[in-house]
Amino acid sequence: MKIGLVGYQGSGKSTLFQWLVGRKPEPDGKQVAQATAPIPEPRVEALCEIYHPKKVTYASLEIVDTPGLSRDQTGNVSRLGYLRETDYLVCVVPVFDGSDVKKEMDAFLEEMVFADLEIATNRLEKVREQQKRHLPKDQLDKLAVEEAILQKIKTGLEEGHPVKADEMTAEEYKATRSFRFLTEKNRMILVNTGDDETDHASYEKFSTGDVPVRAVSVGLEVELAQMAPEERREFLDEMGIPSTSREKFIRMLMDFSGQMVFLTAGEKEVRTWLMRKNGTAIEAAGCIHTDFIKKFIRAEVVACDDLVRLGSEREVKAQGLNHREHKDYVVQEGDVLLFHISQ
Ligand SMILES: Nc1nc2c(ncn2[C@@H]2O[C@H](COP(=O)(O)OP(=O)(O)OP(=O)(O)O)[C@@H](O)[C@H]2O)c(=O)[nH]1
Ligand SMILES: [Mg+2]
Repeated sequence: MKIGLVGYQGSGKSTLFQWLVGRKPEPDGKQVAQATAPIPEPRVEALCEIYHPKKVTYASLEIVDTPGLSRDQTGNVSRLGYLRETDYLVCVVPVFDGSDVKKEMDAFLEEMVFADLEIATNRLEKVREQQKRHLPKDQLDKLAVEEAILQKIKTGLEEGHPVKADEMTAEEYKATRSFRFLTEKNRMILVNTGDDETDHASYEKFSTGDVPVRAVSVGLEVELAQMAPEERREFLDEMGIPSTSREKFIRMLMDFSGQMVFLTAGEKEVRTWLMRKNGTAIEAAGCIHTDFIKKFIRAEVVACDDLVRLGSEREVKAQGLNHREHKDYVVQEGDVLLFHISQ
């Protein structure tokens, strides 16, 4: 799962990157930097007490820092291009410099619409060129579908509407998904406040149905992360300012981007895995190994909380809390799974 950090120059993306992954991006700051942020899972420790595994592995998010957008728009389309391969966007909006949140959010959306419009327009021109050639009918039919959907997307973007995959037919989606439109990506807005901001919650009212808004003083959090816990507590009490832990923020990103954690546990390894919410047992099996999809027989399922509460698999079984499931079982957050596969 790749999370792209995006925003205007100096909005605090690289500071956010540092907070999330624990190191600064490359020195010149202009290039794309990528690093992993392990997803904290407090229940892993309790599982280790049960299994004493040789190895512990945490699922992680890939954090991608991108070059800042220019206010005069020059070069922004290519800067935004770095985000095409990402799955979820965190748009960093600075207010520590006195900017207006709503204005910043609108300006930013406009940049993304503009970048998508350029992609759609360029591709449309190419498609129309190809349509003039003498091509086999099936190819012409395909081009006709692409032309129609691109025209619809272009008109929508010109009116400021984001690209919406769920409004397309399967055929239209297939024809356009490789463009990875930015406005189609799920995203959140991170309002980067000044160090002395005490009312972070008030920014949440800018959230809209599918775009949550959260405020964090990113610069301050980086400093806090370097303090000893006691020192940090004293500082926060004295200043009366709120703080979000890095762990909480990473889990929130996982949640906002539609992902959840499931676990596997044994004496060899206790491990967390990332999968989409409401995904099925066969998808979970595929996360572990693509081979498991073909060879899947069934999954043994135990809720991690039951396992931790009762202290052993034997006790869970004695109480009848384990269950066997087929490939279409909807995995629940925190399930501990064991897959039976054919040889
Ligand atoms: N006061 C304050 N300053 C911040 C905060 N976050 C970042 N800054 C300052 O803003 C400047 C830019 O921060 P960066 O994190 O490098 O911003 P960026 O978005 O990566 O910038 P580009 O990569 O140039 O687009 C630095 O001087 C930071 O010290 C913050 O939360 N509060
Ligand atoms: Mg930067």
